[in-house]
Amino acid sequence: MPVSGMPPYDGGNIFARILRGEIPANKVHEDEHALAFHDIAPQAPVHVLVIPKGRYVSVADFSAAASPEEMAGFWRAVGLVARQLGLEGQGYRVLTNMGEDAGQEVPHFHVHILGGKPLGAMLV
Ligand code: IU
Repeated sequence: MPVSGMPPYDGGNIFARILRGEIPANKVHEDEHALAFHDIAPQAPVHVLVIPKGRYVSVADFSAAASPEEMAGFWRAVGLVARQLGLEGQGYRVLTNMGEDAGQEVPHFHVHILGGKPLGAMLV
């Protein structure tokens, strides 16, 4: 359930459809709690999205409503995927967009893993 003030979860969003197998994705990892796949419009040599399997609109929703097991499983998957992609040595960036000001496009919580080149110090 979304926390109060959050938009309700829309089960028709594109990542929900990927989770249900209705739309293909270039998957790099899947387990009980998370799915990771290559971003369709990469912004860096490596650009992977990691999404929880639960129905969470954004990081606000996830951080407020996910169980400790879901949170642990999700963040473990983030680290595992970065390691599997060979990013640990040179480093990488993890970010998430929440809501309008951040330009969140897909209303299913996701983090971006970006790497494969020096990314610079600027965050915005
Ligand atoms: P955002 O944080 O919600 O702005 O990021 C959404 C990302 O989802 C963005 O980088 C898109 O390129 C990406 N994406 C995708 O990988 N596959 C899709 O079918 C769609 C968006 I729509």
